Amino acid sequence: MKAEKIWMDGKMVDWDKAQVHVCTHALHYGSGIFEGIRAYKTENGTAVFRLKEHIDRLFNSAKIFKMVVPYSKEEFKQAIKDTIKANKLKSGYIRPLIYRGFKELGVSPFNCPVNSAIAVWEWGAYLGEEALAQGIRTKISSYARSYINSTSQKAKICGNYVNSIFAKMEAIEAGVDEAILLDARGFITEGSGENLFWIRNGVIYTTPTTTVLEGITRDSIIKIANDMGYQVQEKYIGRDELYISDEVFFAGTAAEVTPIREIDNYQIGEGKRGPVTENIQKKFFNIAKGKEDKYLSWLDFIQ
Ligand code: PPE
Repeated sequence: MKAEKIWMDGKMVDWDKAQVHVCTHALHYGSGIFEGIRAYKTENGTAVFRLKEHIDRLFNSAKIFKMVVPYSKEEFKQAIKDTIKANKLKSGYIRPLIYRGFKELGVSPFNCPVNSAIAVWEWGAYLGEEALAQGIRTKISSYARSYINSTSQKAKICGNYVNSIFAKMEAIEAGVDEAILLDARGFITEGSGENLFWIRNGVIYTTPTTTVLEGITRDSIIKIANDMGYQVQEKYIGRDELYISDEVFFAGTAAEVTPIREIDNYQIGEGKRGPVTENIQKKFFNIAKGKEDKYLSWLDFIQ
């Protein structure tokens, strides 16, 4: 993972020089917020997928976490585009980060400055190219998703990912690709970094956003699926309903649309990417790559 330049507090800095002090508040306490955005190569150049929605969520995260961002949304969007250009990125991943920097340590963040950075790099399939076609193996995590009143799932807070890291480490050490977390009540929530969808008798289901991140890919898939004539419903379920679903898949910026072929050693459906997942996945990539006129408003082209 490497590119040329990183945008730091308004300046383009060499990748290797984009450093912070070890007493940075966020490094000790997770007091940052971030976004994950993808840019795709299209016939009309590089396009950022749903930039507006990502910037809106970034600023909502900042509001929830009581950080005053020293830039407007427009300035931040422009900084992202400038970083893509400075790195001549054709397609890949964009990681904006707003964090409490260094002034003093102690849990209260209020005296620490609000710093910002934007990194971009080439990032292919999150769980491997084969995962997109064949599906992945997962397990239900023994770690519960953070309780709704422990932190905020609406905000994409760095510290929230400690919960995800525990689940991911457990999954990897168990020999599978990804974890699915339950909430404290035992209802299905999401993966360590992806929302979850499942399909039964032709109906597509997903978790309500109360207990999960309000995913932008999730929102895109609901819209795409509705436009394709599928019925989409939000529902809280237990793990057993996933075991007997016809198809299950993850959705996220990094993971895109990744089929799940196994959960806790139960084969899901035919044990490979199912037909509904394949239809939606195909449509999703066509839209992201600018091949669907109807959804061009979701793309911000880099001039
Ligand atoms: N849930 C969680 C917990 C999550 O982290 C993500 C994104 C999603 C759902 C899907 O949201 P969206 O990207 O808006 O569709 N996870 C980001 C970080 C992954 C990482 O490994 O880092 C991402 O996909 O960019």
